[in-house]
Amino acid sequence: MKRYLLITFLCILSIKGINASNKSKPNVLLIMVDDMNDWVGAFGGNQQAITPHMDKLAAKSVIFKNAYCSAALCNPSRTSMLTGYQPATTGVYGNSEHFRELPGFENTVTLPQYFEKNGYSTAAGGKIFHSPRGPAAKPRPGSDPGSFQEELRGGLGTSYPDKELRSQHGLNLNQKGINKHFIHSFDWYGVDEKLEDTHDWKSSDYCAQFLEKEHEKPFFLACGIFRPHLPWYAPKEFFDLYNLDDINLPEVKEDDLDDVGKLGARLPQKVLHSELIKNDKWKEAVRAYLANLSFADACVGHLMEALNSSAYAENTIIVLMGDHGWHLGEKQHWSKNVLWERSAKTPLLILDPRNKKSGISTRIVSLLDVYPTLVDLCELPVKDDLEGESLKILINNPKAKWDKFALTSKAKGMHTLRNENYRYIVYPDGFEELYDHRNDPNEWTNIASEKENDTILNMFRVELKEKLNK
Ligand SMILES: [Ca+2]
Ligand SMILES: [Ca+2]
Repeated sequence: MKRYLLITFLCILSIKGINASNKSKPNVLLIMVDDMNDWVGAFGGNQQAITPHMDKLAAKSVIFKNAYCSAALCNPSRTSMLTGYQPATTGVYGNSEHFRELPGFENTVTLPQYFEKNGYSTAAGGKIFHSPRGPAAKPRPGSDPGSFQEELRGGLGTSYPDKELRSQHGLNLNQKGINKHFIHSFDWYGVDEKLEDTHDWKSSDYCAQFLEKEHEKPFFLACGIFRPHLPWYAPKEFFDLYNLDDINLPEVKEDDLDDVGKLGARLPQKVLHSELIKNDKWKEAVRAYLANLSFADACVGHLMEALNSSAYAENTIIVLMGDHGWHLGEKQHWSKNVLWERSAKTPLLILDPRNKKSGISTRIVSLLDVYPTLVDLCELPVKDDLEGESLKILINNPKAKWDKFALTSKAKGMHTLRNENYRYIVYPDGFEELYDHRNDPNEWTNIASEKENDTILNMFRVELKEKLNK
């Protein structure tokens, strides 16, 4: 009996020991949802969005309603967030470059690697890094081998429906002016696949199972959900959430592109937009995006349920984000990779269960800020080459004074800056756009040519120069 008591006592001590070590350093759960714009209920971009799990998490978190990506495309956005460097620094602007192949960045210590260096175990399920292997390559998660200690390299999204069930929208996507990647990817269908059998569910389940295990070290766990990235295949039950006739379309101004300059006017998928209108498929496409967003939300919900019933609920910092926004007809554009608000803005929320702070911050922040924020919240040694800013002050007080600019880049000489009142855009030919968000949230009226805005334009020019010369 004495021996039994001693063993019990030692067990309690050792469990307490684990708890104590985990308590001294918080865990991190990073959730990235691909191509998610602000149509998440809590972020207010679309009142029809059904995203109960993300909304529930948002209610307990500090949510950043003005968060912007460093680049509105998977690879440059994720590279920037995970290295802590802006695209102009690494030169990664597109989907075909890998940062480790660029001079000076071979030994970059990525966000998960910095946590590993500081005593954390790291794991990832699903797409966190992009797979920069050119447009012809099959997308696959995990493209920086070694960044995570353990990784699930599974599939993405869902299975594809049988060939005869694809492209039922009847759109002619094989025509001049439509991005050729859309021929196979711009499609939607409610697939006959159980939620639990989908790739995205399995990514979240991999992370859920990680949370069920006992971990001696604090951990950095990342979960990548691929939808609502194209193609919009999701289990049928998510399409059934939305009644097609009731779908509201985004507000679009017909002559909106008249004042954006030559290069700016070339970027939108105008032919695709008119093809959708011609075939009366705009509502269907919007519903498909919403359905895929609800599917992603269910996968996030599975993970949150696992965290909440785990031993780590009270000591895990949660970060949830998209990698950039998405246009669904605004400015006659579909998809991303342009410099306007719909493309640059994406949800970001941070929950630090130790301080129980929640609220809405409208301060201008960047996904580039995530790396230094997590280093700061977990009290790791300062990494002084990071180009973002810690958001800790805003997590403690979402309305704290903050006068930063967010930079989003598309190419050399092609950048946009956002501050609380304005968006500024510049193209390689020197053409500029300026929008006043206090009265023009849709960025319909370019006021850059108005004489009275010279001082504001100059302020942005100076700020951009400073940011690019960092
Ligand atoms: Ca993306
Ligand atoms: Ca316009």
